[in-house]
Amino acid sequence: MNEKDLKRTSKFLSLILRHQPEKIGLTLDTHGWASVDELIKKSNSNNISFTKEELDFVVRTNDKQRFTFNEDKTKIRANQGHSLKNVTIVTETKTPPPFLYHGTVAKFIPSIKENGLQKMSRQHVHLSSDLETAKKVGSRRGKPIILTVQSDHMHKKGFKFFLSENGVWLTNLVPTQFIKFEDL
Ligand code: HQG
Repeated sequence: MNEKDLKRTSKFLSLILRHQPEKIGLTLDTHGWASVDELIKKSNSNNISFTKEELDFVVRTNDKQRFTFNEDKTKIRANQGHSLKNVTIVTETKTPPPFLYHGTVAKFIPSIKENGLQKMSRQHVHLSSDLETAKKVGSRRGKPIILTVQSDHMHKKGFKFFLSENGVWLTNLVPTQFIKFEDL
């Protein structure tokens, strides 16, 4: 598989396993798992073909480790990023580090100042423990602006945090008083 095919397949898997499994007639269980055989068969009949070995390669080499197989590799799911409402991926709460970061862009700042960080279309607000990742996330939309979240304060106030399999910190809402806007 070349770089282009890898990226295309990864994007397709994100779409199907996080947002629209029905696009290829696939159903996920309540924990977001899809049958590998069914995924391959239904993808193939929707003009995106890959073998089990190629799927394995995509999962193994994915830059953000977006997908996980179950133990016997009969099932696959996305680790985070879902907009689907009826699947639960992360259940165990975790104590976050003192600060977490969120990359965004200038046009959202007035609304974030007013309403805090919201889940928008996804199941959670996505945060990272390192600045570099937050920078990359923000850069998807333009010149990145990094917000610092006082996760320790939030945690002490009873806000729940979750850590996805691939190291993304998730929470339901970051109220504005826990965000450092610096000079914005
Ligand atoms: C913004 C990618 C206005 C928020 C990334 C963001 C990540 C608000 C956008 C993962 C707001 C939502 C998630 C408010 C938040 N008013 N705008 N109150 N609260 N926003 O894509 O965090 O590559 O749903 O700042 O790398 O950008 O797909 O979230 O700009 O890990 O694996 O609303 O998606 O991962 O956008 O990205 P998103 P995100 P993958």
